[in-house]
Amino acid sequence: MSYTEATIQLLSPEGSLVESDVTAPYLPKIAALSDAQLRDFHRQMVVTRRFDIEAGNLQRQGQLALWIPSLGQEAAQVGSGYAARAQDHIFPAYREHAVGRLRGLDPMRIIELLRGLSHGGWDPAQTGNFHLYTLVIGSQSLHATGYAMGLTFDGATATGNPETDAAVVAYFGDGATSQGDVSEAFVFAASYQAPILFFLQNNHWAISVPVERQSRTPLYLRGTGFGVPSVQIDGNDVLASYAVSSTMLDSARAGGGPQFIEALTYRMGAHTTSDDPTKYREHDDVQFWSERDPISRFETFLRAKGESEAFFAEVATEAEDLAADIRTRTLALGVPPTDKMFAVYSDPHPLMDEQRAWLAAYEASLDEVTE
Ligand SMILES: Cc1ncc(C[n+]2csc(CCOP(=O)(O)OP(=O)(O)O)c2C)c(N)n1
Ligand SMILES: [Mg+2]
Repeated sequence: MSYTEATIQLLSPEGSLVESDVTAPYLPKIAALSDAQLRDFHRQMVVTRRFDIEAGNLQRQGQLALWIPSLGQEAAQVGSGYAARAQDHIFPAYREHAVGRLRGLDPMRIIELLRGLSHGGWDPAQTGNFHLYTLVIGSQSLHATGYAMGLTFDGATATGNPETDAAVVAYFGDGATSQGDVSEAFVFAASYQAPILFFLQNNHWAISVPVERQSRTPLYLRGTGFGVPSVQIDGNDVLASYAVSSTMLDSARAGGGPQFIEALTYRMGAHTTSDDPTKYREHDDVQFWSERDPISRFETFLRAKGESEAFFAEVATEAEDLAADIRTRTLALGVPPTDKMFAVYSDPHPLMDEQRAWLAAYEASLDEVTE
């Protein structure tokens, strides 16, 4: 499954703006962006990619239990993440590193999670309403829908004030669309006209299962069956991701009910560091999508607009500095006391006591073997 006639693209793979009847409603959103904002799109994508590569390296060097790469999906994430306003709530899956960064999440919180140092992540009230990573596929679509329904009950949306009216963005993948949770979320969101944008990153794979096996139709068409306005965009086009998300979020905040975007992108890396994609995917596919790389396409656009060499060099340095900082801070994390993993409840808990005692006995038995 690749681009279709319905795919909305504002930036061609050659890096120039697409002007047509289809793009006309969205182009004013791009025209309203300042040069500084456009530069920031590039900065966010490049810096996230560098962070992502560094985290993958750290996992390979034994510093993280697992890493979940976002390589190739930077435009889908930065564009949509940028379109959300401060008052909006974001419910990610587990690959939305760029969105978290845009909301003010210190990337070390993700590192700590995947090093096994935290019980769940972070406090969304302190991370720009960026809720917790959710590994139970698709379940966050229900949490997000419930939250959006709550916004309506609380009168926190559709009051006519775009500065304060709130909406929700729920991220999920192509594989998640086969989960009942996602269909149920669409039913409730549509029935209650909840202010939510469902943002599907179709990266073409659910681990080793291709999207063709998840759906006989392009996934965006499913939304219309629920009565939800639905579009398909080129997810490797940061301008399309931004402008279409922004337009649909405006509608959701103004009382227009749920909206659905299918962003066509590609997972250039492995599913996680536990996966080996060379076992199941074709070189030609990877080649096709690498020629549509989200960062190089946007860089071509910015260069044609006259951005200076100094700017690109500055972003490259910022990315290297972040990677070095992440490495230093990761290496300094050390190993937590074993007890910490049992500190789940504020009060004593018999099951935790039992498990703590079991582990202590097990570790003592290892000492006996080495002696
Ligand atoms: C309910 C549930 N079933 C199965 C899994 C195992 N699992 C982890 S990731 C994944 C694939 C998800 O694919 P997709 O929704 O396309 O997201 P992507 O990883 O491609 O971003 C599966 C099946 C899980 N975590 N949760
Ligand atoms: Mg997927």
